[in-house]
Amino acid sequence: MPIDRRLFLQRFAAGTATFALAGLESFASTPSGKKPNIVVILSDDVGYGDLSCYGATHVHTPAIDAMASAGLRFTNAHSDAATCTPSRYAMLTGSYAWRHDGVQILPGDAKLLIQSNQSTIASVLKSAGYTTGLVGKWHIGLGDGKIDWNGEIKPGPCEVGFDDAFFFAATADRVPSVYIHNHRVVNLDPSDPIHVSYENKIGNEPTGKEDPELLKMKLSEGHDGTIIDGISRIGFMTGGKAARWKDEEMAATFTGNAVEFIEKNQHKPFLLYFTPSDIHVPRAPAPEFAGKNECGVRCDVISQLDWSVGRILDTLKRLHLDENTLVLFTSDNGPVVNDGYDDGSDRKLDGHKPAGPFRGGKYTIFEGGTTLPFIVRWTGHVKPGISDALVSQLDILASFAALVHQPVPAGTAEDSINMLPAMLGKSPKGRESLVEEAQVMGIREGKWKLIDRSQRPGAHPRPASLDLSGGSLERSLKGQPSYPTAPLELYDIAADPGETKNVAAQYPEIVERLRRKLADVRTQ
Ligand code: NG6
Ligand code: CA
Repeated sequence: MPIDRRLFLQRFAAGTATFALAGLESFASTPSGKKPNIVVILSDDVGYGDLSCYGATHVHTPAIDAMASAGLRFTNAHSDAATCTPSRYAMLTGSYAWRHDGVQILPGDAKLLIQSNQSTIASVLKSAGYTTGLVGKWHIGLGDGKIDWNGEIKPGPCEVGFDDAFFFAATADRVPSVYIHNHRVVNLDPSDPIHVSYENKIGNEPTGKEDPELLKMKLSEGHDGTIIDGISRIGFMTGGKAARWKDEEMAATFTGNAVEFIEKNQHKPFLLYFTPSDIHVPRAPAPEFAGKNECGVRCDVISQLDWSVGRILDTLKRLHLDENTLVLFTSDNGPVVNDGYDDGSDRKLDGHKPAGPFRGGKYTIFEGGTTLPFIVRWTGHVKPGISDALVSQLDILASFAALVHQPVPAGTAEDSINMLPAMLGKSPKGRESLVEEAQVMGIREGKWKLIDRSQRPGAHPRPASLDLSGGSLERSLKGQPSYPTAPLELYDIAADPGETKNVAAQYPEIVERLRRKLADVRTQ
């Protein structure tokens, strides 16, 4: 089906086609007549059960809880994927990551995945007159295949819709361990140029593999490249000594930049896309958070994340922007406990359940991989409550476009459905279905979830050799039993959120319908 026709059908099916905005006009402006500011906070690896407003009892998140009490807390909101790069790609572009080849966890020197003809949340809001800012983790690639870290680094966030971007390239555990502002590494001394390699060791600096005695945090898997700030990373780098970050200062650095962006742009409509690195590894909280939680350092960085969110919300309040700003909090993928560093988190969980009632977490096709915290607060506009609507982060683009009455360019964001009524709590109705991706693929429809282990992400996926491991990386989620898996698994998520009983044999016709639907979505 041509992409425009597919788009039309999807938006029409949702009953909220971009042109059918009657009754929604009042959402598009605030009492002062201004377009609302938008703050999207995308945290890293925070699971459904990691926040006290979602039921955590071993760790407390007062700022995020207050946001949830004053806003709408979703119980069935999803990322596109169970890992970062595909999840972030899909959220920003409104296009399922599995439609494209190569949208997988990227090294720090990978090229930009977003094409110049794609829309992003930032480009759409920029067209609507917004000043757009990114602060935090990027991880969707940079450059066109070859990056000169000592020169202009582009294309990147500024080429896909951001007016201002303060970020790092990939993950906190991947080189280069430096911040970038727009097109240049921050604090780079030209006499100490940066070189990066993911293939071979370069330079003479110690590595986790050769010099483990120098590490302040032991590794458990991978992560044996260059040691930066006492922690060995994935990949090797030389140079840029003055530009290297200090892990313990990262939360304050990003949060400070985010606050500054809000202050600077307080008088015009703005989009802040704030993507803190917490609670991704390496978990190295600032001293005021370290050792404060019984459930270990993973909980300490949850507290640190909560502090960052609190600083953003305090800033909005101080500047009298609460009623003029929609704030969305979510996470990029489900939780993981041991993600390659031996930081003690798995021994200290103390009963804390990072994925809440769900099975699996980061890397896995089970619901814990993509069912995530999702909270929308817009004082005076969104009635506080809880929504069970099925929504996807893919839908943010079309929903915000509708909010500000900005058409989405034809042929782009083809999987983004305008869910504004659900996101603002005006309707309990969510999507009819949703595709999920990890190493294999699944589909949600109503209470049903089908996992099809013959389906893999990518426009040209590898021929299917069945992965029946049940998510080998699930081992990192201690305390969760492992169940046998099958080529086709069907779960009733309403009755069995923990995906313990495969009911495929009882409902062959549902299995077949969903299997076909998943296959059809892929060819649309
Ligand atoms: C994995 C890393 C993990 C993390 C992940 C990306 C190892 C053993 N594991 O390859 O630590 O960096 O990639 O996480 O190196 S994500 O949230 O950005 O997807
Ligand atoms: Ca992540």
